[in-house]
Amino acid sequence: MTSRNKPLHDWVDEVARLTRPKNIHWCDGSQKEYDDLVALMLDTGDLMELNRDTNPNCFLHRSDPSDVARVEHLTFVCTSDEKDAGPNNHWMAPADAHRKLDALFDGCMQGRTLYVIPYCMGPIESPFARCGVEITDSPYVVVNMKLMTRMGKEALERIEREGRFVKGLHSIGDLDPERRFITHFPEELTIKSFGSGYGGNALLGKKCHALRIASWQARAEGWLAEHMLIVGVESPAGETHYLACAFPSACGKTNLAMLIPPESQAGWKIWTLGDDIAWLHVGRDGRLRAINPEAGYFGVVPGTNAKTNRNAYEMIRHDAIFTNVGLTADKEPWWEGKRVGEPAIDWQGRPYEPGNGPAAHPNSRFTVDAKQNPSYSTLADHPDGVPLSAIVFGGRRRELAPLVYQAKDWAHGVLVGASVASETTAAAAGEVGVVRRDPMAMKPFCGYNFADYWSHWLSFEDRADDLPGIFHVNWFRQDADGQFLWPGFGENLRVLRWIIDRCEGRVGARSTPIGLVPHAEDIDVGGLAISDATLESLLAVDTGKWRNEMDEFGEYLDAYGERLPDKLREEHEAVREALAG
Ligand code: OXD
Ligand code: MN
Repeated sequence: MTSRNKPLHDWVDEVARLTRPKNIHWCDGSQKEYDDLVALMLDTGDLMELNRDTNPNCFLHRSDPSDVARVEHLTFVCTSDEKDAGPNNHWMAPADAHRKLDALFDGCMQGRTLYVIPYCMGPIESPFARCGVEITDSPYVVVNMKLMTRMGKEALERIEREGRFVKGLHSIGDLDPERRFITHFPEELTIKSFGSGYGGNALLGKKCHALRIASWQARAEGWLAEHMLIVGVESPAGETHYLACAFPSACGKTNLAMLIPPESQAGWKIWTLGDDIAWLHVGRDGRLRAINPEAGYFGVVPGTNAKTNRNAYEMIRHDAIFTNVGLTADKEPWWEGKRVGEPAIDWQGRPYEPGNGPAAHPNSRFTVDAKQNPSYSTLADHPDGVPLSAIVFGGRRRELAPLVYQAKDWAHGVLVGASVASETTAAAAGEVGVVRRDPMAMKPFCGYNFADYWSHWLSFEDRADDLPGIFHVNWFRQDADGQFLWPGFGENLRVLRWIIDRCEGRVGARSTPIGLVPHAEDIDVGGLAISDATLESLLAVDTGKWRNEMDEFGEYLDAYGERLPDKLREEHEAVREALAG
C-alpha cells in the first residue's frame, strides 16, 4: 500500500531515506493488523498477555523506567520568531531543531519496520476534524493509535481528498534520556519526537497534534483546541446540558467524564463525549460546539476502582493495554487503589517489595477504545459536536479556591481560566505536589504565546452569539489536618447541577471580588456528612489570601509584557480593586 497523495508519498520516501528502515508498513487500521502487531509484540516481549479469564484481550507493556511521563523540559515549540512561542514554551530555532533531530533520526530505524499511520482527529465526516500522519518505528505506538484515534484506511481517504495533514515523525531511538526531544514546528504543521515511547511524547495525535499544533491551527482558523473533557448531564426530566471542563493532568478529568450518579441523585445520567481534549467551534447556530478529536482514552490507572470510577473499572477489564501497572500472582493487572487482589510483581517486573515503592507506577496508564465505556455518548461521533452550556476550569488546590464559582462574564471568565494554578502530579516528570500556574490547564500544551492565546479566547465575544457560562471548581480543598472537605467523585454531580441551574437562571449567587459563589442552600448536600460549617469553608473566599494570589498572578502576567491583551490586564485590575475593597 502507498498513497496517491504525492506530498505524503514523497515525505514517507524522504523519511525512509533518512531513517533506513528494514520494511515500510502502511497501516490500514484493521483488527487483523492490530492482532498481528499484538502477536509480534508478545513474541518480542514488548507486551505480556494478562489473565485471559479475568482480563480477556488485555496486555501489559513495561516502558523503560526512565520513560514514564511527559518531559516538559525536553518539549520545544520551534517558531521562526521566539516571541511567538512565548515564555510558556521552551523554544528552539526551527533550523537548529531540524538539524539536531535529523541527526538523531539518521539511520535510527535500521533493522526496524517503519509504520505509516494515517489518522483523523475527530469524526471522519466532521468539518471540524483534522488529519495527520504519524511515522513511527514502534508497534506499541501503532496499537495505541488504533485505540486512541480514527486510524487507517478512512483517514487516508480523507487526507487524499483534502490534501492536507499534520506530519509527525517519531522514533523510540535508543530511549536514552540524553537523546530525547519532542519538537513542534507549528508553521510547518510538523512534529518530530525522538527517544521516548511514553504516550504523551509518542502518540503524536494526542498532545503534540490535538493540542500544541491544533491550538496554533485553531488560532489561524478561528476555533480553540483545549485540554478539556466533554460531558453530557441529563436530568431526570430528560434535559441534557453539555459541559467542557479543563483540569490539569491527573486531576480527575477521566473520573468526572464518566461519573456515576450516586443513589441520592437518582434519575440523573452522565454521558461521556471525551476525557482529555476538546476542539471548540462556533456552530452555524451561533453556539460554541465541542468535538472530541480522540476516539479512546489514555487514562491514569492508580486509584481506579469500582467506587471511584466504576465505568472505567468495567471498561478496562477487557480489550485494554496497560502500561506500567503491577501484577498479581495470577497475572491480573494490579495498582494502588484497586482495592482487590495483592501485588506480586511491580511495574518494573521485579517481585513486589514495599521498600521499592508502589507496585504500579503513579503514572501507569490504560488505553481503551472509548466505545467500551458504559456511559459513552454516540454524539461523540456526530460531525457537528455538541453545544456547550458551560466551560469549567479547575485545579488541585489544598486551599484558596472555593468548591465552585462563576465568572461574571466571558472576559472575566478568560481571566479565571488564565489564573488556574494547580499542584503538580506524576503525569509529567518532576516534583509532585508543588503549586504551579497552569492557565486553562494548557501550560504544557499551548503551541504558542499565552498572551496571543488569551487574546484569541477574548475574541470569541465577537465571534459567537451565545457563549457558555464560565465556572471554576476545586474538588481538593483540605482542612488543617489534611482531610478533604468535599467527598468528590460521584458527588461532584451536585456541583454540576448548581452550574446548570446557573446557566438556566434557576438560582441566584453571592457576588464576591473573585466571582459569583453559590448560596449555601443552593448546593444539594442532602445525605452527605457535611456540616454547615464545612460547607461554609468550602464556599469561603478569603480576601487576604486572594489578594496575595492575585498579586502573584499579576507578576506572572507581567512576564508576557506588551503582548498581554489590555482587556486581560483590566480584568485583573478590576479583581484586585474589588479585593482591596
Ligand atoms: C494526559 C496528560 O496524558 O495530560 O492526558 O498528561
Ligand atoms: Mn491530559
